[in-house]
Amino acid sequence: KPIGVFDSGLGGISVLAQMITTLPEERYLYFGDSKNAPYGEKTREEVLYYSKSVAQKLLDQNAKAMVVACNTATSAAISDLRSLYNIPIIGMEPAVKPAVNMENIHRVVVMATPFTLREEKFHELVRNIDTNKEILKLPCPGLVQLIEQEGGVGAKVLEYLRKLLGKASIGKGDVIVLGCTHYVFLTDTIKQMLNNQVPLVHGNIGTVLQLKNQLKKHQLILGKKNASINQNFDKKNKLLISKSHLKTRVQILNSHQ
Ligand code: DGN
Repeated sequence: KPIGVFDSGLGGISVLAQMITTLPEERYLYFGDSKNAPYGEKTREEVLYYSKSVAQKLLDQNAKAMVVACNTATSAAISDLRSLYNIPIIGMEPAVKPAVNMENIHRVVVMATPFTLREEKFHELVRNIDTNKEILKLPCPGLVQLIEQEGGVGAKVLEYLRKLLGKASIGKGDVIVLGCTHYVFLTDTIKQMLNNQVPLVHGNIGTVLQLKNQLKKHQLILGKKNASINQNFDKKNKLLISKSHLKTRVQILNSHQ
Protein backbone atom coordinates (compact mmCIF):
# COMPACT_ATOMS: atom_id res chain seq x y z
CA LYS A 1 0.00 0.00 0.00
CA PRO A 2 1.34 3.48 -0.83
CA ILE A 3 1.77 6.54 1.34
CA GLY A 4 -0.43 9.31 -0.07
CA VAL A 5 1.02 12.82 -0.36
CA PHE A 6 -0.63 15.98 -1.62
CA ASP A 7 -0.25 19.69 -2.19
CA SER A 8 -1.89 22.26 -4.42
CA GLY A 9 0.80 21.77 -7.05
CA LEU A 10 4.49 21.01 -6.93
CA GLY A 11 5.52 22.37 -3.50
CA GLY A 12 4.96 19.04 -1.79
CA ILE A 13 7.52 17.43 -4.09
CA SER A 14 10.12 18.97 -1.76
CA VAL A 15 8.62 16.91 1.08
CA LEU A 16 8.30 13.82 -1.12
CA ALA A 17 12.02 14.05 -1.92
CA GLN A 18 12.79 13.96 1.81
CA MET A 19 10.42 11.02 2.28
CA ILE A 20 12.14 8.99 -0.45
CA THR A 21 15.51 9.71 1.14
CA THR A 22 14.41 8.80 4.66
CA LEU A 23 12.07 5.92 3.81
CA PRO A 24 13.33 4.57 0.46
CA GLU A 25 11.57 1.22 0.65
CA GLU A 26 8.06 2.69 0.80
CA ARG A 27 5.76 3.31 -2.17
CA TYR A 28 4.37 6.81 -2.76
CA LEU A 29 1.38 8.30 -4.47
CA TYR A 30 1.65 12.06 -4.95
CA PHE A 31 -1.29 14.21 -5.95
CA GLY A 32 -0.64 17.78 -7.10
CA ASP A 33 -3.91 19.69 -7.19
CA SER A 34 -2.66 22.28 -9.72
CA LYS A 35 -6.10 22.85 -11.13
CA ASN A 36 -7.21 24.42 -7.88
CA ALA A 37 -3.90 26.08 -6.97
CA PRO A 38 -3.10 28.25 -5.21
CA TYR A 39 -4.84 27.19 -2.00
CA GLY A 40 -3.05 30.00 -0.18
CA GLU A 41 -5.39 32.71 -1.39
CA LYS A 42 -8.68 30.87 -1.11
CA THR A 43 -11.24 30.81 1.72
CA ARG A 44 -11.06 28.31 4.52
CA GLU A 45 -14.15 26.49 3.20
CA GLU A 46 -12.63 26.17 -0.26
CA VAL A 47 -9.30 24.82 1.02
CA LEU A 48 -11.17 22.38 3.24
CA TYR A 49 -13.32 21.21 0.33
CA TYR A 50 -10.35 20.66 -2.02
CA SER A 51 -8.29 18.95 0.67
CA LYS A 52 -11.08 16.54 1.48
CA SER A 53 -11.64 15.61 -2.14
CA VAL A 54 -7.93 15.00 -2.77
CA ALA A 55 -7.65 12.99 0.46
CA GLN A 56 -10.58 10.85 -0.66
CA LYS A 57 -8.81 10.15 -3.98
CA LEU A 58 -5.72 8.97 -2.11
CA LEU A 59 -7.85 6.81 0.18
CA ASP A 60 -9.58 5.30 -2.86
CA GLN A 61 -6.11 4.26 -4.02
CA ASN A 62 -5.57 2.44 -0.72
CA ALA A 63 -3.20 4.89 0.95
CA LYS A 64 -2.01 3.44 4.28
CA ALA A 65 -0.96 6.87 5.60
CA MET A 66 -1.15 10.41 4.34
CA VAL A 67 1.11 13.47 4.35
CA VAL A 68 -0.53 16.83 3.80
CA ALA A 69 2.57 18.36 2.23
CA CYS A 70 1.17 21.87 2.34
CA ASN A 71 1.14 24.29 5.26
CA THR A 72 -2.00 25.98 3.93
CA ALA A 73 -4.05 22.77 3.64
CA THR A 74 -2.74 21.61 7.01
CA SER A 75 -3.97 24.81 8.70
CA ALA A 76 -7.41 24.48 7.15
CA ALA A 77 -8.07 20.78 7.07
CA ILE A 78 -5.88 18.56 9.24
CA SER A 79 -8.35 18.11 12.12
CA ASP A 80 -11.24 17.37 9.77
CA LEU A 81 -9.18 14.87 7.80
CA ARG A 82 -8.07 13.14 10.98
CA SER A 83 -11.60 12.74 12.19
CA LEU A 84 -12.80 11.51 8.79
CA TYR A 85 -10.14 8.90 8.11
CA ASN A 86 -8.72 6.16 10.19
CA ILE A 87 -5.12 6.22 8.92
CA PRO A 88 -2.14 8.22 10.22
CA ILE A 89 -2.32 11.74 8.76
CA ILE A 90 0.73 13.98 9.11
CA GLY A 91 0.78 17.68 8.34
CA MET A 92 3.22 20.57 8.07
CA GLU A 93 4.07 23.24 10.63
CA PRO A 94 6.19 26.35 10.01
CA ALA A 95 9.51 25.59 11.78
CA VAL A 96 9.25 28.54 14.17
CA LYS A 97 10.28 26.49 17.23
CA PRO A 98 13.72 25.44 15.97
CA ALA A 99 14.27 28.94 14.54
CA VAL A 100 13.61 30.65 17.86
CA ASN A 101 16.21 28.48 19.56
CA MET A 102 19.02 29.36 17.17
CA GLU A 103 21.95 31.31 18.53
CA ASN A 104 22.83 34.88 17.50
CA ILE A 105 19.35 35.45 16.19
CA HIS A 106 17.21 38.45 17.14
CA ARG A 107 14.31 38.12 14.76
CA VAL A 108 12.43 35.21 13.23
CA VAL A 109 10.93 36.02 9.82
CA VAL A 110 8.18 33.63 8.72
CA MET A 111 7.53 33.48 4.97
CA ALA A 112 4.25 31.72 4.21
CA THR A 113 1.01 32.11 2.30
CA PRO A 114 -1.39 34.80 3.54
CA PHE A 115 -3.74 31.96 4.53
CA THR A 116 -1.27 30.14 6.78
CA LEU A 117 -0.27 33.34 8.56
CA ARG A 118 -3.77 34.49 9.34
CA GLU A 119 -5.09 31.11 10.55
CA GLU A 120 -5.64 30.40 14.24
CA LYS A 121 -3.31 27.39 14.01
CA PHE A 122 -0.37 29.73 13.38
CA HIS A 123 -1.36 32.16 16.16
CA GLU A 124 -1.60 29.25 18.56
CA LEU A 125 1.84 28.01 17.53
CA VAL A 126 3.37 31.43 18.23
CA ARG A 127 1.45 31.88 21.50
CA ASN A 128 2.90 28.64 22.83
CA ILE A 129 6.48 29.64 22.16
CA ASP A 130 8.16 31.29 25.10
CA THR A 131 10.55 33.87 23.66
CA ASN A 132 11.34 37.57 23.68
CA LYS A 133 12.61 37.40 20.12
CA GLU A 134 10.54 39.22 17.54
CA ILE A 135 8.53 37.00 15.22
CA LEU A 136 7.74 38.79 11.96
CA LYS A 137 5.02 37.48 9.67
CA LEU A 138 5.96 37.91 6.02
CA PRO A 139 3.04 36.86 3.83
CA CYS A 140 3.97 36.25 0.19
CA PRO A 141 0.80 36.64 -1.90
CA GLY A 142 1.27 35.48 -5.48
CA LEU A 143 4.61 33.76 -4.92
CA VAL A 144 3.24 30.22 -5.23
CA GLN A 145 1.67 31.08 -8.63
CA LEU A 146 5.01 32.41 -9.88
CA ILE A 147 6.86 29.28 -8.72
CA GLU A 148 4.24 27.12 -10.45
CA GLN A 149 4.44 29.21 -13.65
CA GLU A 150 8.21 29.22 -13.79
CA GLY A 151 8.59 25.65 -12.54
CA GLY A 152 10.92 26.88 -9.77
CA VAL A 153 13.10 29.97 -9.84
CA GLY A 154 12.73 32.19 -12.92
CA ALA A 155 12.99 35.92 -13.63
CA LYS A 156 9.66 36.80 -12.00
CA VAL A 157 10.40 34.86 -8.83
CA LEU A 158 13.77 36.60 -8.58
CA GLU A 159 12.19 40.02 -8.92
CA TYR A 160 9.52 39.16 -6.35
CA LEU A 161 12.13 38.01 -3.84
CA ARG A 162 14.34 41.05 -4.34
CA LYS A 163 11.46 43.37 -3.53
CA LEU A 164 10.20 41.27 -0.63
CA LEU A 165 13.53 40.84 1.14
CA GLY A 166 14.40 44.49 0.60
CA LYS A 167 11.12 45.73 2.05
CA ALA A 168 11.51 43.70 5.23
CA SER A 169 15.21 44.74 5.44
CA ILE A 170 16.32 41.23 6.19
CA GLY A 171 19.93 40.77 7.16
CA LYS A 172 22.31 39.54 9.85
CA GLY A 173 20.54 38.57 13.08
CA ASP A 174 17.47 37.31 11.26
CA VAL A 175 16.49 33.73 10.55
CA ILE A 176 13.98 32.90 7.82
CA VAL A 177 11.38 30.19 8.28
CA LEU A 178 10.11 28.80 4.98
CA GLY A 179 6.51 28.12 6.02
CA CYS A 180 5.29 26.95 2.62
CA THR A 181 6.49 23.81 0.90
CA HIS A 182 6.81 25.63 -2.44
CA TYR A 183 9.36 28.04 -0.97
CA VAL A 184 11.76 25.23 -0.07
CA PHE A 185 12.80 25.26 -3.74
CA LEU A 186 13.97 28.86 -3.23
CA THR A 187 16.42 28.03 -0.43
CA ASP A 188 19.67 28.49 -2.39
CA THR A 189 18.43 31.57 -4.22
CA ILE A 190 17.38 33.36 -1.02
CA LYS A 191 20.63 32.42 0.73
CA GLN A 192 22.66 33.88 -2.13
CA MET A 193 20.56 37.05 -2.24
CA LEU A 194 21.33 37.59 1.43
CA ASN A 195 25.06 36.87 0.97
CA ASN A 196 24.82 33.69 3.05
CA GLN A 197 24.34 35.80 6.19
CA VAL A 198 20.85 34.61 7.06
CA PRO A 199 20.06 30.99 7.98
CA LEU A 200 16.92 29.35 6.55
CA VAL A 201 14.86 26.62 8.15
CA HIS A 202 11.88 24.55 7.02
CA GLY A 203 9.72 21.77 8.41
CA ASN A 204 10.22 19.01 5.85
CA ILE A 205 12.57 16.82 7.86
CA GLY A 206 10.45 17.18 11.00
CA THR A 207 7.36 16.10 9.10
CA VAL A 208 9.06 13.06 7.62
CA LEU A 209 10.39 11.98 11.02
CA GLN A 210 6.86 12.22 12.38
CA LEU A 211 5.67 10.08 9.49
CA LYS A 212 8.31 7.50 10.29
CA ASN A 213 7.25 7.39 13.95
CA GLN A 214 3.60 7.03 13.05
CA LEU A 215 4.32 4.22 10.60
CA LYS A 216 6.30 2.42 13.28
CA LYS A 217 3.64 2.98 15.92
CA HIS A 218 0.92 1.55 13.67
CA GLN A 219 3.20 -1.21 12.39
CA LEU A 220 2.87 0.04 8.85
CA ILE A 221 6.54 0.59 8.13
CA LEU A 222 8.14 -1.76 5.64
CA GLY A 223 10.64 -4.08 7.26
CA LYS A 224 14.23 -4.75 6.21
CA LYS A 225 13.19 -7.75 4.15
CA ASN A 226 11.32 -5.41 1.83
CA ALA A 227 14.11 -2.91 1.68
CA SER A 228 15.37 -4.19 -1.62
CA ILE A 229 17.35 -1.09 -2.47
CA ASN A 230 19.66 -1.00 0.52
CA GLN A 231 22.56 -1.65 -1.80
CA ASN A 232 21.92 1.76 -3.29
CA PHE A 233 23.54 3.54 -0.40
CA ASP A 234 26.96 4.85 -1.26
CA LYS A 235 29.88 5.17 1.14
CA LYS A 236 28.70 8.41 2.66
CA ASN A 237 25.36 6.74 3.28
CA LYS A 238 23.79 8.96 0.67
CA LEU A 239 20.94 7.45 -1.22
CA LEU A 240 21.32 6.97 -4.92
CA ILE A 241 17.83 6.61 -6.18
CA SER A 242 17.80 4.93 -9.56
CA LYS A 243 15.27 5.90 -12.20
CA SER A 244 13.75 2.44 -12.19
CA HIS A 245 13.33 2.64 -8.44
CA LEU A 246 11.46 5.91 -8.81
CA LYS A 247 9.27 4.48 -11.56
CA THR A 248 8.12 1.53 -9.55
CA ARG A 249 7.84 3.25 -6.19
CA VAL A 250 6.57 6.73 -6.90
CA GLN A 251 3.47 7.67 -8.82
CA ILE A 252 2.71 11.32 -9.47
CA LEU A 253 -0.79 12.49 -10.39
CA ASN A 254 -1.96 15.98 -11.22
CA SER A 255 -5.49 17.34 -11.31
CA HIS A 256 -4.84 18.88 -14.75
CA GLN A 257 -4.37 15.43 -16.29
N1 DGN B 1 2.63 24.64 -0.75
C1 DGN B 1 1.54 25.24 -0.02
C2 DGN B 1 1.94 25.53 1.41
O1 DGN B 1 2.85 24.90 1.93
O2 DGN B 1 1.31 26.38 2.03
C3 DGN B 1 0.96 26.46 -0.62
C4 DGN B 1 0.24 26.16 -1.86
C5 DGN B 1 -0.69 27.21 -2.32
O3 DGN B 1 -1.53 26.89 -3.10
N2 DGN B 1 -0.62 28.41 -1.90
